[in-house]
Amino acid sequence: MRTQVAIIGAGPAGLLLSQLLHDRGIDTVVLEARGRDYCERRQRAGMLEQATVDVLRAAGAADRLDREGLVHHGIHLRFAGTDRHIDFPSRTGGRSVTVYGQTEIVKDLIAKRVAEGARLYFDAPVTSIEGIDGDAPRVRFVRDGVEEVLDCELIAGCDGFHGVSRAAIPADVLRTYERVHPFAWLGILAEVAPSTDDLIYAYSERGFALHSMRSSEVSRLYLQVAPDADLADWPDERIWAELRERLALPGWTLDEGPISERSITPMRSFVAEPMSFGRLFLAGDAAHIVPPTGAKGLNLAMADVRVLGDAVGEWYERGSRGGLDAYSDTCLRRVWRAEHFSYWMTTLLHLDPGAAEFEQRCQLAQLAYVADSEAAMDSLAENYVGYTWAD
Ligand code: FAS
Ligand code: PHB
Repeated sequence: MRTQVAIIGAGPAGLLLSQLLHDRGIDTVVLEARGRDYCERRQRAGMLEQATVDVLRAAGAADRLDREGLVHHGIHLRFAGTDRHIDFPSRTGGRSVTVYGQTEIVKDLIAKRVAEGARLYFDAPVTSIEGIDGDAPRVRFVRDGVEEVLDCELIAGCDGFHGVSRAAIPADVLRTYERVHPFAWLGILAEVAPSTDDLIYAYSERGFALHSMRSSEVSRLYLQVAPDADLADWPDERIWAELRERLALPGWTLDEGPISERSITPMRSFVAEPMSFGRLFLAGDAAHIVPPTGAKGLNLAMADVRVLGDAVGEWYERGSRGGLDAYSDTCLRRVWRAEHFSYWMTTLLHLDPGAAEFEQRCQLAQLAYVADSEAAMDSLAENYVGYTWAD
């Protein structure tokens, strides 16, 4: 089997890259370890920056997003019985964010790729990556129990944090930076109308809680739990009781409903540098992970792919490797800004079980400052909608 660009992974990054390159007449093969149903049902992110909406529109994959996406103009910070709404448009020159589930993005991109006859192979795990330091790289994968080889010119490692592509970068070249946070998120989907207009980020002495949503009928909520928490210890009643306590505000009630999906996600900050080596280019979670508090994970993946799509297009269309050579540095400046913002939001809002009284009082003082200072709220807003560099 042969193609121009081998794409490992059919998550948002791999699927969007396949679409962007197809639209430039560049041939790709996408190899995905899991089945289509698993990829489409895997509950993850839900908050899109405008740049992510724009690139999905450019890819011709945003018709349903434009119909069903919920535009949001701010968030609520809730703590110590108070609630501060932080408006985005007035603080960012008119910018907002959109709520639309990652599952829906994946469904929309798969449907479009399949309709266009893409070589998109599910249940086809990649087992090894070879020749990335030469001009004839290849990928070995298994399909229907048979090992196959895909010869190509470039490889895009879009296989997430647990994929194989990052390890193909030589150990003496790869540098990794990591912080594992002392808590996790228990996330639920509930068949109940959201009890809020905009998202509520709540700090409480019992831990963090987030009220998000997926539609006017479906709520998405999260609870900070211990890093080794077990779903078996969290029956519906306990989940709702904790959410009620942590989101409490005088005069406000949390409407409950049947829980249709639940999962526990560990919280880590991680960056691998460089994001490329020879003919291999990492994009999305294969290269970096952020705690979801800043709603950046999916948006970083889409931003990497926007840069990589242009760089690959430039290479094929003009024979220029400039974009490919600059890819890693171009992405890492944005990645590290999002890493810091996600880390800042996470440490601002979560109760660190190991923190001393002094740190906890400083945390409350910082929350009070952010909720009172126009400058602090401007800074939060410009990072939440997606920081854009001056140059
Ligand atoms: P993905 O992990 O989505 O996709 C990688 C794909 O590669 C997967 O389909 C995998 O099966 C496949 N793969 C792996 N190894 C392979 C191999 N050897 N061969 C072939 N295929 C292989 N972000 C937010 O902004 N907000 C959130 O609330 C949020 N919640 C999350 C919850 C969880 C449990 C996780 C894991 C992540 C969450 N994220 C969240 C981040 C998430 O949205 C990611 O940023 C996003 O999925 C990144 O997309 P990809 O880079 O495409 O990686
Ligand atoms: C979500 O809706 O899944 C979501 C929104 C904002 C976050 C994290 C998750 O910060």
